[in-house]
Amino acid sequence: MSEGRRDFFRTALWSAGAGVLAGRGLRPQDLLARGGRARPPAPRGPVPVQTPDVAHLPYTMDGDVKVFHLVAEPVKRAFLPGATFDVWGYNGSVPGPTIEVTQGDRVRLIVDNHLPEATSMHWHGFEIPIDMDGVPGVTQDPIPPGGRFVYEFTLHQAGTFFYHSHMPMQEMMGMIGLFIMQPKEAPAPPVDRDFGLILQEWAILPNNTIPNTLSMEFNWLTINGRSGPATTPLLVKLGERVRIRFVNMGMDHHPMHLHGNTFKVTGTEGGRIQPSAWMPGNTVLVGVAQARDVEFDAVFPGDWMLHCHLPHHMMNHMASMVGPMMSAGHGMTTGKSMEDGMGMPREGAALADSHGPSLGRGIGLGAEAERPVMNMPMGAATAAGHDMAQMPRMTHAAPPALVPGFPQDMFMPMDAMVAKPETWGLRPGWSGAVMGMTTLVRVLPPDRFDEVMQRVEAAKAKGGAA
Ligand SMILES: [Cu+2]
Repeated sequence: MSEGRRDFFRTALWSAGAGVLAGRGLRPQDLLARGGRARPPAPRGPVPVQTPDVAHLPYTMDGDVKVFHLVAEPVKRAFLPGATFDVWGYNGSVPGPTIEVTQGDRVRLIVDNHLPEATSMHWHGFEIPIDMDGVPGVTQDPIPPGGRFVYEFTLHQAGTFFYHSHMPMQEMMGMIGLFIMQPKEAPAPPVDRDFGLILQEWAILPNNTIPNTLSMEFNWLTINGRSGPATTPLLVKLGERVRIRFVNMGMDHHPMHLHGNTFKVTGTEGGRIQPSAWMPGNTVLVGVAQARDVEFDAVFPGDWMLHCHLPHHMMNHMASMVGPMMSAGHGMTTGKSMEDGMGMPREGAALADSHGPSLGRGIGLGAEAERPVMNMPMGAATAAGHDMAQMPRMTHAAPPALVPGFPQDMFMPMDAMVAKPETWGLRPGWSGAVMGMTTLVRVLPPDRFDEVMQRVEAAKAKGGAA
């Protein structure tokens, strides 16, 4: 970040948070110098992890043992309003419910299999006895449909862990959940907010609800089982210290990028990194089967994008919604292979007749029936008060269909469809840019933070979504 830009944000911070900060005689520069906190940290236990859109798994006590009950089962999950898919998970959730325990706990995990095929549960990275490792065949018999296996062990580690089926295709059906092992005392500096996010990817063709787990191409990307803009924003009060834990289960690595803030990578799937080895950055590559913890002081107010930076992972559907569409013919035909469906020609010339209209983007035979489609609400012809032909260097002003490459992107806000208390006060149109593996980190001045939290609590009291 340039000094000029940093100064701008300091100024913005000052304006937005002036009341509270001034009341403590603090300037934003002071906050930055002190690591973002208005008070010196006091020793305390860690704050609970928040996993937006995913509930915690409750437990009962049997003596000194925490007893959890996981049910592997088919789940219907709405990645977006109107896009509900048939996936597999635990206790009605994809990803499965979050398990949060304390280092040193003894846990019993009762796993019931309500799937029509065998499964098993692997505790990823746990240093536990081999007969608890959950690999079917190698360490235990598979859990048959209708069967149960009881795992029990003592946890001596701390950090960001997860559980998952050890059947690979079941992993791609969604069968994973977070398993947070908290240390007894929060490591310094303690965080005020701690978030856990599971990254997943899916191949689900149009008019299908079932993931194609054999596919090597993916068109739905989720954070905690939701695609942007249905992902619930992470709410942070200005000046708080924040940890975000990422876990990736899929076939691709995800470079997770946070706008406007520099974080430090403070942990991996192996636990906490010693502070001298913390890596600064704004993008952290979360490899398959890895966990990455990042921490930062939230001293810049704003609704900051947090997203995978693979361009195809910042979209939904990925089913040739843009590109010249067929005004006649059939568009994408069903019953074709995944490669066909994803628009990947395998034989002959890309524009060969034999590909016909089956690729969604009509090419070859039938392409003369194409017409360009409007891809944004502010097309060249309709932008009020602007005449592209009069703009410098806009020699291609009309018709847009003749511009090589047009159209590329759509901008389709759906604010009202995905509105919830956590989205209150976002700029109108925000949802047009939040797609796929994307969410928002909302760093809110105290008065606005309190306003949003009141709405969240009110919705909870009414039994609404949270
Ligand atoms: Cu990605």
